[in-house]
Amino acid sequence: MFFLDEAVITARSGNGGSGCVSFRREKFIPRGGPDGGDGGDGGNVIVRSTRKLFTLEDYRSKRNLSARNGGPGGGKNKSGANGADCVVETPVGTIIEEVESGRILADLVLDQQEIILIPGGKGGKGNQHFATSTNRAPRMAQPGLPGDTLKLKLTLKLLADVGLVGLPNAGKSTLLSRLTQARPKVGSYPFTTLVPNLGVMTFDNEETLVVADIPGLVEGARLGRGLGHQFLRHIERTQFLLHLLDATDSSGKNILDDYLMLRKEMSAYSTTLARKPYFVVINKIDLCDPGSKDIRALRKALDKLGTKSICISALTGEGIGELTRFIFKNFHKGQGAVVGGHDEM
Ligand SMILES: Nc1nc2c(ncn2[C@@H]2O[C@H](COP(=O)(O)OP(=O)(O)OP(=O)(O)O)[C@@H](O)[C@H]2O)c(=O)[nH]1
Ligand SMILES: [Mg+2]
Repeated sequence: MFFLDEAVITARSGNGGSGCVSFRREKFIPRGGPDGGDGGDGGNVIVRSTRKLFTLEDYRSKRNLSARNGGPGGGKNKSGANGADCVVETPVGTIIEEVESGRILADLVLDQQEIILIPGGKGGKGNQHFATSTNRAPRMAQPGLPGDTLKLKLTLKLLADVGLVGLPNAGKSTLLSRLTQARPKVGSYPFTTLVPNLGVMTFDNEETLVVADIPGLVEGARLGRGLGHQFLRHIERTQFLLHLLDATDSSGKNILDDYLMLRKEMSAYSTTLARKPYFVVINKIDLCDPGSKDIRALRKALDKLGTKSICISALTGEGIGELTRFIFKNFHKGQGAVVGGHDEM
């Protein structure tokens, strides 16, 4: 199961430049022949796939793209400049569809693969091309052909590397916005997140991981309660999970009980999920003392279960550096993660 990342953009190719009507003017040659140059071609809209991008995030703000128009031809047989192409860079794996016709224009599977999506308009011919034996001084030239505008839908199937799970309001979306450039909605009430959010985490500007924040899970999630269950299958393909606990949880129940309850829900949902490496992130540590009796007892209990835990504040950023290092240290793309415990329940 993949996450679908989507964006709709409008792209325009450039108009061709017009051909020029011009005649040679030189000293002692009273009536020179035609020397109007051709218009330049309009720029194409090109899509290029790259391994440097991981999501279509850029195209949520950049919705209108256009190539440049070709320049007009000039005298002395000077051709107009071709308009610059507009290059739409997308992650490898992006499919591009024309919205109106539903036609697939590109399905990019390789790094640096390029396809012309919308060709630019051809430049018009200058009057030099229109001289004939009967008309040596043509006063006509071609206009350039217009470019084209298309609405394009970009779709990317995305595999997340890291999944964030936890009760509603645990701070998953806040943590995602700390770890990545993503800016999901954060709210002080449960079920703020209705559909998954994705972000890309970078470490030392080199290694990257895609992080998925899914809606909060509740008791009975495997039976369809709450929202999270629809998304459990999305995170079945992640490499590992971060299980967020709210250190201040005052819902009356013990934080550890709630944690075990969610582990059970996930195990009951699928063994793949139960076996997935994970570790526990104790969040909102800014609101309590990490050295307090309760937190120490919680961590000790987790230790006993063979589960690593780390204390952070997604809000203030405390512990985020350590968490990031921990994630990258324990995770090597393609090799899977080697963290967390597999508590069989
Ligand atoms: N003090 C404090 N508040 C936090 C921290 N992390 C999150 N919050 C707050 O907790 C509330 C819930 O945060 P969200 O990030 O929306 O929680 P969520 O887990 O994504 O919630 P759902 O989408 O409903 O499942 C918000 O009011 C956040 O500002 C933290 O580290 N410290
Ligand atoms: Mg959320």
